[in-house]
Amino acid sequence: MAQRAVSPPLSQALIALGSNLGDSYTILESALEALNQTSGIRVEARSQWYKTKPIGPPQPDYLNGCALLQTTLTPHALLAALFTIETEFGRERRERWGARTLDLDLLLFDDVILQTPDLQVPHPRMNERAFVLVPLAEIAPNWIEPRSQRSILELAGAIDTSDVQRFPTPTP
Ligand code: A4P
Ligand code: MG
Repeated sequence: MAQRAVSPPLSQALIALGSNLGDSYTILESALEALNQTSGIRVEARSQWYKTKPIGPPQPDYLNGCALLQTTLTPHALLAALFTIETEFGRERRERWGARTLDLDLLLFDDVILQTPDLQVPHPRMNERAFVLVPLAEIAPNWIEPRSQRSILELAGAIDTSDVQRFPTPTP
C-alpha cells in the first residue's frame, strides 16, 4: 500500500515576552527571530512593546509584549523550546519574580487546560496582569480564555492598565 505522509497537528499558541535587564528592546526582537527560526514554530503575529511597572520585588521597569505562534510542538515541547531561548539570552533563574534578561511564558495553547507540576496552561496569573493582557488584546482580542470563558478583550477591560505604556520603536 502507498505510504501517505502524516503531518503533525498544527496548534496555535500565545506567549508573553518580558525583559528588564540589559538592552531589552534588542533582546526581545532577537528572541522573536530565534523563535521563528526554531523547528516546529512560526511567529504569526506580534504585539508592539510596552513599558510596564514591575510586579514583585523592587526592580527596573520592564518591556513586555506578546506573540501568536503556529506550532507542531506539544505544549511541553514548546515550553522546552522557550527555556532554550531564555538560556541563549543569558537568563539566570535567581529569585522568583526577580529581574531578568528574558522571560518567555506560555499563556494559551489552543483551548487546552493543563495542570502539571512544571506547566500550567492557561498561565495561572495572566488574567490579573495588565502587562500581559494589553499586548495580548492587540493580537488575539477574541480568543476565549478557557477557564473564565471570557475573551481577552473582556479580561483586559476588567483591570487597571494605567501602568502599561506603549514603547516607541527606537530609531536606528
Ligand atoms: N511554569 C508553569 N507553567 C508555565 C507556563 N505556562 N509558562 C513553570 C512558563 N513557565 C511555566 O518560571 C517558574 C516555573 O514556572 C518554570 O520552571 C516553569 O516550569 P520562571 O520563568 O523560572 O520564573 P518566574 O518567571 O520568575 O516565575 P513565574 O511564576 O512564571 O513568574 P510570573 O508570574 O511570570 O511573573 N512585572 C512586569 N511589569 N512585567 C513582567 O514581565 N514578570 C514577572 C514574572 C513578575 N513581574 C513582572 C513581570
Ligand atoms: Mg517565566
